[in-house]
Amino acid sequence: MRKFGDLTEADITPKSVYLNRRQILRAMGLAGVAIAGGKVFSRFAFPPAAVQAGTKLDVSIKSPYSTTEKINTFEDVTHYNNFYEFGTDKSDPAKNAQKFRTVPWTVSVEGEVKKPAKYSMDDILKLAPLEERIYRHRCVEGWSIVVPWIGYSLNTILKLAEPTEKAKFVAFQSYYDRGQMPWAEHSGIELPYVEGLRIDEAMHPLTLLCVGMYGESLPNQDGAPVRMVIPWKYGFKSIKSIVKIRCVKGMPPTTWNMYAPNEYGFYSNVNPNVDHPRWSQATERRLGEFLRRKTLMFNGYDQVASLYTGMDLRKNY
Ligand SMILES: Nc1nc2c(c(=O)[nH]1)N[C@H]1C(S)=C(S)[C@@H](COP(=O)(O)O)O[C@H]1N2
Ligand SMILES: [Mo]
Repeated sequence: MRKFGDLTEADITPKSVYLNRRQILRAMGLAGVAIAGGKVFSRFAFPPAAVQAGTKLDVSIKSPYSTTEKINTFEDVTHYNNFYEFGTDKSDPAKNAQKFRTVPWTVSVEGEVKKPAKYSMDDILKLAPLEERIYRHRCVEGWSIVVPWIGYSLNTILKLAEPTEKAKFVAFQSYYDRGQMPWAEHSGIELPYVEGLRIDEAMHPLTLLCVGMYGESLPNQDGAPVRMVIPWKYGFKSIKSIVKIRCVKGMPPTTWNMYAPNEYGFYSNVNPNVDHPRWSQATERRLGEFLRRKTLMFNGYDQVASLYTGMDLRKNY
């Protein structure tokens, strides 16, 4: 936890201003040098390579899927994270993920597809125009945030791979390296982190392959260099630091379901009417707010309701 008085520049300077300063510093070749004394710049790992965390991205489209709700601060979204590979406390990833090496990076698209492929991050950044999507994001634990993510629909990359008739689900896998992630041993969950979607969920345009936020590439603690964001599902479905996307015939295993199957189902759609066995899901606390607000069915993303017609969402939690 940061101590009181441990002010960073982000606390006192609007994002646009300190971003510009970072860019200027980078251009001057002063990367990583704290010129304003002690703490101020030390939090930023000035990235030397093109697609490392904190690189400005060229965003050409504002998405019609964006909410107009108030966006959370960059500070909130980068200092209250679940990323068990880097520790289980919400403040751990911001500290422990800073040295995580995300260059070079490869994502493999494989399995029940006609055209399996391996993509570098440069490939991924060029596959489609980058969109900004301001999504609500609801964690199963009861907090929520609003984030201006950057990316494009996962279906872009899936269509290129041409899933076969047999592809009924998509399985995702996170990067895992004990050496870089020594905290993982004490996380209690089995790693690498794995997640899955039904193929129609994966193809839905709301399902975002995410490469950035707040105008720049993803900070390490938010899942650099590429993650999923599935806004109508609880946060844990939005798997970080992806290395593998595999089309498969059967429902794939998922990390939290393996950990506690009665608590975390495969679908994990945000649903205020179905309680978690240990707590209610009816309300949530938006980071930065005091009063709790009502949680909406599918986190307010009603356009996905038709994916589940005829399903008992109490059974398929
Ligand atoms: N690889 C990996 N992905 C992960 C997690 C994790 O521990 N490891 N935590 C999940 C959970 S529980 C949530 S709420 C979101 C949090 O994303 P954020 O830190 O960017 O808000 O990431 C999800 N993706
Ligand atoms: Mo979560």
